[in-house]
Amino acid sequence: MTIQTVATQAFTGQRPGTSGLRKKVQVFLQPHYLENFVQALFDGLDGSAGQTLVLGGDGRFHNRTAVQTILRMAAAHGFGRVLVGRGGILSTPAVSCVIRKHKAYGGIVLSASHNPGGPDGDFGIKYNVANGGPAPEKITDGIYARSQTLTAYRISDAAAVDIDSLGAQRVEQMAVEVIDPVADYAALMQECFDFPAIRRLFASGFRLRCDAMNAVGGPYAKVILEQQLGAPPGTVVNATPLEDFGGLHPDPNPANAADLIAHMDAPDAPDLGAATDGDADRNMIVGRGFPIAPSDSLALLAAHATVAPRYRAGIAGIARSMPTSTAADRVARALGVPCYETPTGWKFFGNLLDAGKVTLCGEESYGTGSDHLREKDGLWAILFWLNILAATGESVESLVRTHWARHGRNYYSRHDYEALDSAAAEQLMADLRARLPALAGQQLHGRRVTLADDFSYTDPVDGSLAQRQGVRVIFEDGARVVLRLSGTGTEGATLRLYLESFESDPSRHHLAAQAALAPLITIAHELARIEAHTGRREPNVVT
Ligand code: VG1
Ligand code: CO
Repeated sequence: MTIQTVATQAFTGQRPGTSGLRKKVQVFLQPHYLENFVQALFDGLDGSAGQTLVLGGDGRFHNRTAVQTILRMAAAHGFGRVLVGRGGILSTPAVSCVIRKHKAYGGIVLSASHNPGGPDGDFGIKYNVANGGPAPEKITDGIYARSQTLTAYRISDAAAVDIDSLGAQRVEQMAVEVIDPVADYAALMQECFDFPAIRRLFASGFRLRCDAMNAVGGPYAKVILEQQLGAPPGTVVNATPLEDFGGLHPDPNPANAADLIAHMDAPDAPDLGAATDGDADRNMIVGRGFPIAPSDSLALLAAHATVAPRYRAGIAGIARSMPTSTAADRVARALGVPCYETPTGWKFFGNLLDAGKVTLCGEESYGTGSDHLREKDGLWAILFWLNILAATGESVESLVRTHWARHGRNYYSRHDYEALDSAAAEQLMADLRARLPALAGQQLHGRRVTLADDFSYTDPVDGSLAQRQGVRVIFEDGARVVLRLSGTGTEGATLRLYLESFESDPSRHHLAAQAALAPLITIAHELARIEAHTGRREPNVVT
């Protein structure tokens, strides 16, 4: 075994986006592509010699090969130990959990999350720091800068490690420990929630359908729901992680998890439906014939948090990403705790969580989490709902309707325009930004604009500034129109249009979201001139 120095050339475009570096698999398969990025990452780490690294991924195509490459590079870099999930498997929340529990220096997650997998799909890599959370922008900016000047990387020529057997091995001087990917995470869930109460719920005949979408959530859900909580076998479906997710698009929303929605619409529907995404950090919650908007889910969890043992003493505050609806703000106000508004992406929640300013966080994109770790956490959200259902004895729908009656309903939807020409999408945003200064005070279809800006965020803990995080137009009645370009897509550009309007009157809480939001949709199209810029009249995906 020796350590080799391999000459390489920089690749353009190795800039991490909202959540790591995501590219088509074919891009990652180019010689040196992954190695360059990993070397650029390692070069920026101070004091990592002899330390512990956590490594795992969502099991998609190229996962196993990438694990072997990274093990040999970690040995060349001088890490003391790598904890790798058996089979190369670790969900994103599990990586966060393992980093924290074992006081690791950091961790690498191999995942393109909700993006499709397989040889023609996407691959991704993200780095998490010692608090278990996604690397902040100063680190990802540094990786990108280094990637642009790289001329060589270092790698051991050691043989492949057996990642399918638990236990200790060695690569050069470095220890490799293959760990059970589920155990630490499952132990943490037991601390968070009232397992006996959830066990009684299942024993009483409560039915759950949990769809892991052939992705990494499956092994976690099987152990925790079926083995530890006594849910009947078969409660978790699509439970084996497949390299191509069985052709599913592992993005748990009503469009991509159509099979779950069909089951929840059937006359004999289970009491609760749930789904997780590629790397198991997202969740969708569905009642009988009743999908829950993620923004509402966050608000409801916050309102009922004290039923869960971990949150019994109450929550310190809530944080939500800017495009997420303001439903959580209303709960925060009712509870007398602060609510923070951050840019899109979980990396912006880390400082608030570390400082104890917030307990719960959420995003409109089917992501919820808390201070139990530093990522969003799909199964945690499902267990939280189960805990609330067990404690209240109510149905999903009645819980949500009661919530709306008390706090009002924030009608909400996101419209995605995918695979747009990048230049056209940039131009749309540029034109829109240019119009912002003149908008405040204007009446648009009878609604008065109170604020129109491009969201910028100063982190209250370290003062770092994130600019141009999305255009928001806010109206006097609380309605909002938000537009931004995705930072996780791998084909052209994706425009996301977020729509929200508030309704306090319970007699008007039964409308379909698209109908309730129709006037705002008209305003948004006129404002952004979406069709003129993109040629698209309709979005590809509506959630
Ligand atoms: C999307 C979501 C964002 C989420 C991110 C990563 O980003 O909008 O809320 O944090 O995906 O989620 P963007 O830039 O495409 O809008 V995951 O589960 O794919 O890591
Ligand atoms: Co994800």
